[in-house]
Amino acid sequence: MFRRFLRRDERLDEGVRKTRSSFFGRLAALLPRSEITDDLWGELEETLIAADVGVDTTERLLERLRARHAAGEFGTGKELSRGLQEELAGLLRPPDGREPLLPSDLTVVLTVGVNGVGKTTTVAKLGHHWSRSGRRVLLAAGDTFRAAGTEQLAIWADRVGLPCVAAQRGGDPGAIVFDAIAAARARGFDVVVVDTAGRLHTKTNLMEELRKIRRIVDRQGVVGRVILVLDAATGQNAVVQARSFASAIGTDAIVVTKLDGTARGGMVFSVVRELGAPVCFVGTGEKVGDLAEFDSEAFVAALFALEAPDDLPGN
Ligand SMILES: Nc1nc2c(ncn2[C@@H]2O[C@H](COP(=O)(O)OP(=O)(O)OP(=O)(O)O)[C@@H](O)[C@H]2O)c(=O)[nH]1
Ligand SMILES: [Mg+2]
Repeated sequence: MFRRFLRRDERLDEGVRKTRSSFFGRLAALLPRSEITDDLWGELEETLIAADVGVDTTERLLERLRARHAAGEFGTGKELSRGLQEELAGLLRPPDGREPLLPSDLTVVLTVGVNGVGKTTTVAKLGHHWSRSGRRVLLAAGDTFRAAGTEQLAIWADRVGLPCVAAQRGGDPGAIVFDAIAAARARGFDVVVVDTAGRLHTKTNLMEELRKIRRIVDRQGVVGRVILVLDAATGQNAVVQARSFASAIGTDAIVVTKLDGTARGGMVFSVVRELGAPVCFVGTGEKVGDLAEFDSEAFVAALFALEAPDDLPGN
């Protein structure tokens, strides 16, 4: 029942294949045919922690499930499995009344994150996605630090047919953002997606540079949004990164990349719980179309999907 009304997204289903086959698929197979015993609670706890859901998040989930069980809600393992899926989806569901990520006013989206997580690729994917949904998108190459950082985005821009504002290597990323906003106003764009240089969350001077870029955006009187890009394969370390970026410049939404290459997709639950910011998209491959819009129910359903029994361990 829970699953029947969901919009299935093949990219999402395929993107979480490794996470499903390593951990959640095991629960999906085990819970419905088990009695609710102490051993089962123990196994549930171990599997969630092994799946990178995080110790704190797992404890909180189990508390809620045990309370529901004590209240007589779960008579069978199947009902417990349903309850677990509801609780997991509930963790990911953004609170009501949030402002939209992209309002109709000119919006500048800064993509930030540590080195190599997939920012530049994500900028191209987002630009492509939003332009296909009717927005007028301008890309801005704010990674002036890495050799070929700008060229990499320019190549993507060319491939997806979007204009791109860039400067010489070594230029000031704040100045590029300033120029991009002026260009967007003059030429009628309504979304500017800014790539930034990768930076370690522990480097305070580099985090300060992000704050400077943010101030420039805010002073222009445009809507500013920060998207934090996290590599799913970093598991619980992503939580530490998320905390640092959020305290430096805030985070409006999260993109989780490389979900396709890892069994550590459970990190999504602890990152969202830690930041209180929603995941807006997930990256499911290296190509421009490998981006899935995030839907909490569909994500959990994909993790528990048993339509692909081949990818269950032991089968
Ligand atoms: N499998 C997979 N690979 C991805 C995904 N997103 C990005 N990549 C790959 O990750 C690598 C790094 O991507 P970039 O976009 O250059 O990462 P970045 O964060 O801009 O890197 P820096 O600018 O050096 O910090 C590339 O090989 C991408 O193709 C994804 O969702 N899935
Ligand atoms: Mg980059």
